[in-house]
Amino acid sequence: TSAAAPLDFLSVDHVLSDEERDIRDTVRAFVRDRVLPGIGDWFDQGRLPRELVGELGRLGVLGMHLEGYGCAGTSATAYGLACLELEAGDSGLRSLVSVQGSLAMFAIHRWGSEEQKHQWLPRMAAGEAIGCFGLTEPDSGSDPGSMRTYARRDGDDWILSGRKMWITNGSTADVAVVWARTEEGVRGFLVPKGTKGFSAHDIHKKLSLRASTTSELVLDEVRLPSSATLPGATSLRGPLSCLNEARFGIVWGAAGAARACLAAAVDYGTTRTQFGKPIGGFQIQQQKLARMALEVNRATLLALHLGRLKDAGRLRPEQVSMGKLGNVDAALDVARTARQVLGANGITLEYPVMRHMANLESVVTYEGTADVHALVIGSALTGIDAFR
Ligand code: TGC
Ligand code: FAD
Repeated sequence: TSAAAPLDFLSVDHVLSDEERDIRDTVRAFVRDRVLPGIGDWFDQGRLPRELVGELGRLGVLGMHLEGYGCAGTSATAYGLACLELEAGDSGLRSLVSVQGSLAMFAIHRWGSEEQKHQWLPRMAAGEAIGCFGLTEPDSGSDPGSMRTYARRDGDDWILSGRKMWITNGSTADVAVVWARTEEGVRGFLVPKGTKGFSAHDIHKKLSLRASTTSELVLDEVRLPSSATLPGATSLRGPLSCLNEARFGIVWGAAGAARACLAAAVDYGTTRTQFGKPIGGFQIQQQKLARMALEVNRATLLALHLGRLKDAGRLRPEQVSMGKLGNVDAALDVARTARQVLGANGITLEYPVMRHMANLESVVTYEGTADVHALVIGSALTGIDAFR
């Protein structure tokens, strides 16, 4: 706990409940002991060890804010605090947890049948089964309504064809939640790994989010039983409702990545000496540290406010957009500034800063680009939709 205490400038700690602090401390200790020692190498090697999924399940963070079916049923705020600590480790780690809990598990929990929930959720909560969420396609990103992946009925079965792109956990997933157009609107399908006609291919040469698997999904006339559809979802509202959940986790996570960069900059600033004194003793560096601390604390307060609204059942999608836009932009600013404070050392994987900076380039793009969130806010302010 103490490592981050001076950085909690506005004493957000004091307005958390004991339970929230306990959960936060448990996740922070897991990241410190289990993730930080290896993350630089994993990022370098472009992998995240699969055994971490089981460990995250035992930690209780997979689908942790969902009720029943083996999920922990915590508050949204507690889930957010966990995302903050996970992303202070690495955005790839938080992505795994977001995709598992807020996208794949949430989709089943919110839109699935009792049978689907019992089949998948307990194993996914325990980290025994991994899920992915396939919405984006090569030609359909910000505008998911233009998706081409299509499913048609064939007797009692469905035949699903198309491609999904940039899918986190795609090749490691035991079940893919795939969204497709049908004659009955946009519907979600649960596609188990190994289904004939379904394959996943990893995307290589990424310079961002390297400690995370990102894949293309190919669906070639995949035959699925009628029980594979999520019965509750029949329009774009199905997948978009899941995005609200994952974006909420990112609002918190971005504050965590920023905090890690600030911590590295404060530490470096007080130990690195030039011109006879610590560089943190020069006014121009102190101004950078002060502004970074302001951004980290403001982002954390914004996340906490949205968490309290969500727990009260009052959080609106455009408010989540404001949080995602503001906190990811702030985190990018903090990461870029911290990188400069660290001088040449800042460009290596010996320090966390450039890894976070590179990761945040994905975070600002996925789950709705900064532009998309600005347009959501603009639409809420003016009543005029400027997407098209
Ligand atoms: P529009 O006509 O406005 O709406 C279509 C239907 O959806 C409903 N809706 C929502 N429902 C719940 N939550 C929201 N935030 C919603 N926004 C819209 C709407 O009420 C309507 O429902 P119904 O029942 O009347 O049909 O849709 P549009 O086509 O104009 O699009 C709006 C827009 C641009 C905001 C949306 O398409 C969007 O958010 N685009 C960005 C796409 C995106 O974020 N993709 C993310 C893919 S997943 C991912 O990136 C995972 S990253 C991995 C990780 O987290 O680690
Ligand atoms: P485009 O939509 O083509 O946008 C390109 C540029 O145009 C952007 O700057 C954008 O802001 C701008 N633009 C687009 N529309 C407008 C407009 N109306 N007005 C003004 N500007 C506009 N997707 C999933 O479904 N599941 C996943 O698990 C997943 N994981 C991902 C993991 C990583 C590492 C990455 C990088 C992406 C992942 N994605 C995933 C995809 C992600 O959601 C998309 O990249 C994102 O929605 C943007 O789509 P696009 O990349 O096709 O960009």
